[in-house]
Amino acid sequence: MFSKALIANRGEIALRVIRACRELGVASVAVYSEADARAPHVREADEAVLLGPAPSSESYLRGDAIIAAARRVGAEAIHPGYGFLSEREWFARAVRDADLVFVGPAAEAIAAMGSKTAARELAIAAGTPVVPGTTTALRDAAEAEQVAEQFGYPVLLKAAAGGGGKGMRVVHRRDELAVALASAQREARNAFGDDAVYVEKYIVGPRHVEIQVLGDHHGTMLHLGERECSVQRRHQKMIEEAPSVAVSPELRARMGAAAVAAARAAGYVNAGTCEFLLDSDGAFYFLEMNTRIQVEHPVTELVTGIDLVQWQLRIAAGERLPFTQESITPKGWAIECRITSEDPANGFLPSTGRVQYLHVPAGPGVRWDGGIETGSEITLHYDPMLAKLIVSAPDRAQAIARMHRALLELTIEGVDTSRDFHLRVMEDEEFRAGAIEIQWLERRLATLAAPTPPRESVVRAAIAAALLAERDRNTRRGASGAAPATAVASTGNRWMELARCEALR
Ligand code: MV4
Repeated sequence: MFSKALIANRGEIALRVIRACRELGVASVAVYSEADARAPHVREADEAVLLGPAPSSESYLRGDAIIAAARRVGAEAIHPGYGFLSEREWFARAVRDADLVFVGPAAEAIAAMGSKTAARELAIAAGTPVVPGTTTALRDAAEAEQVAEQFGYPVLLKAAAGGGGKGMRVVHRRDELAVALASAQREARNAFGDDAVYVEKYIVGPRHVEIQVLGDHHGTMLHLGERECSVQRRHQKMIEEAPSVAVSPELRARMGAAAVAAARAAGYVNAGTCEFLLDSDGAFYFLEMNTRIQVEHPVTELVTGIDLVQWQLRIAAGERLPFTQESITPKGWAIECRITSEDPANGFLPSTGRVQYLHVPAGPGVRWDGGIETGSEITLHYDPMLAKLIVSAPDRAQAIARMHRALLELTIEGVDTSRDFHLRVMEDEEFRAGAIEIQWLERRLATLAAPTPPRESVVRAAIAAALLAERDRNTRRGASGAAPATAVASTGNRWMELARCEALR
C-alpha cells in the first residue's frame, strides 16, 4: 500500500478519500484554493498544499501544480475524486509520466470512453447492447434523413464528444431534421470544439440505470449491481438508490455481464460505471461509461458491503480483488439525497452565504457524506452540492421512511437547500411506488418544488398565531390603554412575523 496519497479535490469527496486513506494507514495530502483555506478537507488531511486563488482554473484544475505538489511532499499516488481532473486523459497521463500512480483507469481507457462514438463501437464489439443508431458522424442532413428513416422517428441527435446532454436534439419528424442537425452541430462545436454529431433511435420514457464495475490489474473484472438514477433534473441527479425496483436478479446478471464486457473491451482497471437506459419492456442499452468514482457510490457500498474508495486505492497499489461475482449480491436497500445549496422554490437558483447552523442527522442506518460545517462559506466558485444524505434499511419502504426521518432531523441555516424538496419526494405516492423514469422529476417539478409548508408546520404556525393574537389583544387592554406601536412589528423572527400575519387575517 502507498505510504502517502494526494487528493486532488475538495468538499465531501476529498473527505471521503481521506477517510479511506486513514483506514488503510495511508497519509493524506489535501490541496486547496485560497477560498478553502479553512475548509474541513484541509483540516482533516495529514498535510495540505495551497494551489492558488478561488477559481477552479487557478486551483483545482492546475494539474501541473498538483503533480508538483505530490512530488514535493513525497506522495506516491493521486486520487482525483470526481469532476475537476478526474476524467482528463492528459492528467492521468501526466501523473503516470511523473512516476506517480493515478488512482483510476489508464489514460488510454479514459480516452476510449471519452468519445461517445468510440465507446459505442467498443460496446458493440463486446456484444453489449447499444441503442440502435450510427457510430460515425453525419455528413449532412440528407444522410441524417436516410438514417432516421431506417430507425424510425423519433430520433435523437447526439454530439460524439458529448455528455451531459449538450449537443442533443430530439427530432420527431423528417421536416425538423435539417434545422436540428445544424443547431446540434453548432452547440457541439461551441461546447467541445468538435461538431461531430451522430444519430440514435430515441428511447421514450426509460429509466437511467447504471452498473458499478471494479477491475484489478490481474484480470479480474466484477460488477457490483445497479443504481437507479432516474430522479434527475437537467442531467443533474438528485436522488439515487440501489437496487432498482425495475431490476430482477436475472436482469441484474445480464446487465452486469454486459457492463463487465464493455469495461474489459476498454482495458479498464479500477472503479467505473456503465450507464444504461432501461425501457419499460425491460430492454437495456449501453449509453456511456464514467471512468471515475461517482457521487452516488455510497448506495452501492451500503448494499454490497464493499468499500469502493478503499478498493480504488488497493487496486491502484496492485492488490487483487478477493471477491467472486457470485458472492456479490445486494442486501437491503439504500437511498441517497443530494443536499445542494439551491432553492427548489426558485427554479433551483444557487444560494450563497454562510452556514450559520448545521445539525446532521444520525441514528440507525444513516450516513452523512458532507463537505460543510457550521461557519462554511458557500460561494459560486464550486459545485452547489454540500453533502449527501444516505440511508440503508432492509427494504425500500423502510429506506424511504428512514430517509424522511433523517431529513426531518437535518437543519441547515444560512443558505437555501434542497432539503424540503427531498422531504416532498419521500412523501410522494409515485416515488413511493417506484414509478419513476428520466422525465419524472421534470414532469412533477411544479408540485414537488412548490414552497408549501409541511402540514405540521402549518399547525404550529396556527397555534403560534392564536397565541400571538391573544397576546396582542391583552396588550391593547394593557395598563396604559395605548395601542401597540405597529400592528405587525418586525421581530426579526420570520416565523413570528408569519404567525402575526396569520393572526391578523
Ligand atoms: C438518450 C435518451 C433517449 N434515447 N438516448 C442524456 C445524456 C446522455 N448521457 C444520454 N442521454 C440520453 N440519451 C436515446 N437514444 C435519453 C437521454 C436522457 C437521459 C439519460 C440518462 C439520464 C437522464 C436523461 C435525461 C434526459 C435524456
